[in-house]
Amino acid sequence: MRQHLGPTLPSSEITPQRLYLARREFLGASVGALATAAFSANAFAASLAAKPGPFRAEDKPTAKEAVTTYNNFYEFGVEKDDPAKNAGTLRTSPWSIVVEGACDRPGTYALEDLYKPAELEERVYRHRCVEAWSMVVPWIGVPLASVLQKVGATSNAKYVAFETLYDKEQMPGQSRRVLEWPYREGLRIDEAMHPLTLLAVGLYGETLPNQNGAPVRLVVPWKYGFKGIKSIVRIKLQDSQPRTAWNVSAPSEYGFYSNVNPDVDHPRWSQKTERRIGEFRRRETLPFNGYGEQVAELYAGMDLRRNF
Ligand SMILES: Nc1nc2c(c(=O)[nH]1)N[C@H]1C(S)=C(S)[C@@H](COP(=O)(O)O)O[C@H]1N2
Ligand SMILES: [Mo]
Repeated sequence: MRQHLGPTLPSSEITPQRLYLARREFLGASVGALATAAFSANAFAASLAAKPGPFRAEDKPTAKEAVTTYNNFYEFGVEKDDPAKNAGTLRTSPWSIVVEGACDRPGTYALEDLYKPAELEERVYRHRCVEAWSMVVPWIGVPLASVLQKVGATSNAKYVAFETLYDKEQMPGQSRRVLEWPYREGLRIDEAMHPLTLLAVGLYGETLPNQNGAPVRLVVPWKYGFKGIKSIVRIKLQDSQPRTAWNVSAPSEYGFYSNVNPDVDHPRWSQKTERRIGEFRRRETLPFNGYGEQVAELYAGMDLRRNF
């Protein structure tokens, strides 16, 4: 079984992910309806208006039911269905984000003050987890670049570091040391400023469900999904490469760059193909998840086998 957590996770805590998926997909709609009822405690999502933005993948979006019930969010458990069942304890409003480091306007910002509703765009992105499954998600969000401009990132900002909320009451999974908490991620400044990089606040025309990273999460579509840090409370502009939760916990498996690269296998499985959730035949994985035309130049001259 492909799962981020390798031998460090006691086998008793691993459920058969394949069985889970097979069950859902073979039984189809009736299971979907039941699941929706069971997860209704999390159905707080309110509709969200957004203009269609650029970068709309032609692939058919994955069913919303799958996008919102098949998640990785270890703060709520390590199984794919745990976040949808357990993330109701997260309080997403009010929500503030500390912005600090190399910027002209550091401070604690209410989320609503970081963008104007009119800036929201809908973008349909391919989403590829390092576990070799993928989805297509209609996100709603604002380019991270516009937020970084708003806070006045300076020329000393070579990297951007992000942190998730750290609160064991709201995020009970943080009582288990499966990862170093809070979850951390980072981008190089040119990756952060790239027009594809999105701070998402919604999906499928609604505010983000908690399990998908409410109220605000990162989406970097040419990288493996774990770069997409959820429920962000801190953004720091800095001159050194940030530490990242997965790199700290398993450095040989998860690098800082984490670009989707079919030529560099994960040490425990191949990255050449992927299973699109809702499909049976595996697809070939594309370099940079199909976004090479837009982003390959960011890595010109870099050895992407060494910088995986
Ligand atoms: N805070 C936090 N962010 C996280 C994770 C997590 O465990 N905690 N999991 C990551 C992983 S491994 C993936 S694949 C994506 C999954 O996003 P999705 O559930 O919206 O598909 O979230 C990423 N962001
Ligand atoms: Mo992932």
